[in-house]
Amino acid sequence: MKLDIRLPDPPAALRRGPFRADAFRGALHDPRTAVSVGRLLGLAFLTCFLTGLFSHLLQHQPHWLALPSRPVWGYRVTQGLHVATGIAAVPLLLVKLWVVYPRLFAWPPAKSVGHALERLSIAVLMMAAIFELVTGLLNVVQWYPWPFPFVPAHYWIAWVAAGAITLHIAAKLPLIVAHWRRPRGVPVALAGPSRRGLFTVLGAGVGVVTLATVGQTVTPLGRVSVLAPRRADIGPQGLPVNRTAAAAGVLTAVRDPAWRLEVVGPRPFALTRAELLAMPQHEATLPISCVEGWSASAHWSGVRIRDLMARAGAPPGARLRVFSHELFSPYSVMDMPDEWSRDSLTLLALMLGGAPLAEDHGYPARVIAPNRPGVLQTKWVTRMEVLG
Ligand SMILES: Nc1nc2c(c(=O)[nH]1)N[C@H]1C(S)=C(S)[C@@H](COP(=O)(O)O)O[C@H]1N2
Ligand SMILES: [Mo]
Repeated sequence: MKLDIRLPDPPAALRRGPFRADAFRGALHDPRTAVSVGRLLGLAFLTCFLTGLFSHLLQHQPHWLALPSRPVWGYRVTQGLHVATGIAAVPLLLVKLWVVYPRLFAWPPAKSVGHALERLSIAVLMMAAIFELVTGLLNVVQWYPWPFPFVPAHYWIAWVAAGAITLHIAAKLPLIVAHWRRPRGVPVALAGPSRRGLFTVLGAGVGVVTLATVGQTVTPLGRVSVLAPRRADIGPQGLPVNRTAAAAGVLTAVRDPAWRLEVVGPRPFALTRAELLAMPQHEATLPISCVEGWSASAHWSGVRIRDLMARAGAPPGARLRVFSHELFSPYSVMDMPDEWSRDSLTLLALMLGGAPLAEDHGYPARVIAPNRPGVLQTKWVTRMEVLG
């Protein structure tokens, strides 16, 4: 007996608009264009994912993982890339979606269970990718209009996106392989704009959004970057400020003449700013590299963290916990693993560019360490605890 498993044709009512058999005749909705845009998008997503993972590991370092404190500009580059590839992914994703959107109206909607699952995974992929780009962009402009905490949401949805992209690539592998190279022979004249035209528009789009923002970290481009939320050279002492001393509610505490740095350890002590300045001073040229993608290098001087720890009798390999005057903020307490605390460039900075730290930069004292995210460069330090 012959079993007819062909699915029915679309009902007549549906066979119009985008469901017409020849609804999309443009030449650019083809697999070759999808593959060539897709691999650029894939590269942007991969770079963004890996740099994001690195940033996450630096901020939530597992005990078993030792991370390097060099090169000093490492995080500046990886986080600059994270934000730049995320921004470049926006035009890439828009064009990719435009190239493949006719597939949305494919009939039948699902040919098999496998096919249905694959389409579902594409829906998950799209939602996760859009979620990552939108939350990332809004974080860059420091606007948090959602009810969930940004960091864990952005982190976990990145894994969802990575999983869905891996599935998508696996499912499309035959197509990707078949269309990886440009087809040989004479190009067929097809209706609509050319692929080269599309790539010119795409290249221009990526170029414009990149130039408009990358100056927040590639300092010489600061002037061109009209959309960059930060200019590396604008702010007190020529350095940007996200959170001022007034906004952090620390003005009274940091102006108090009785201010002391308290160091807790086997041999606890407390020092005034003058006493800290009387200790051996060290200099370091190190960037502040914000997770939002802006970064700026500056010349710092102050006391080495490791000298303070030695004075407190810290055992070798001890971790350090640093407290800010600012309370109830994600930056109130910061833990510093031994890779950083023993580094000769990690300072409790007292001076910036040869002048006392501005209040907005963390006066009387702030942490500055090489190759670390800005969020861990605690300002308005009041206390340090040797954790043993
Ligand atoms: N106490 C405290 N320290 C802090 C911050 C803060 O808001 N409070 N901001 C952090 C962030 S996100 C960065 S990028 C650097 C530089 O931030 P700033 O621009 O606010 O000076 O300091 C870090 N240290
Ligand atoms: Mo930051």
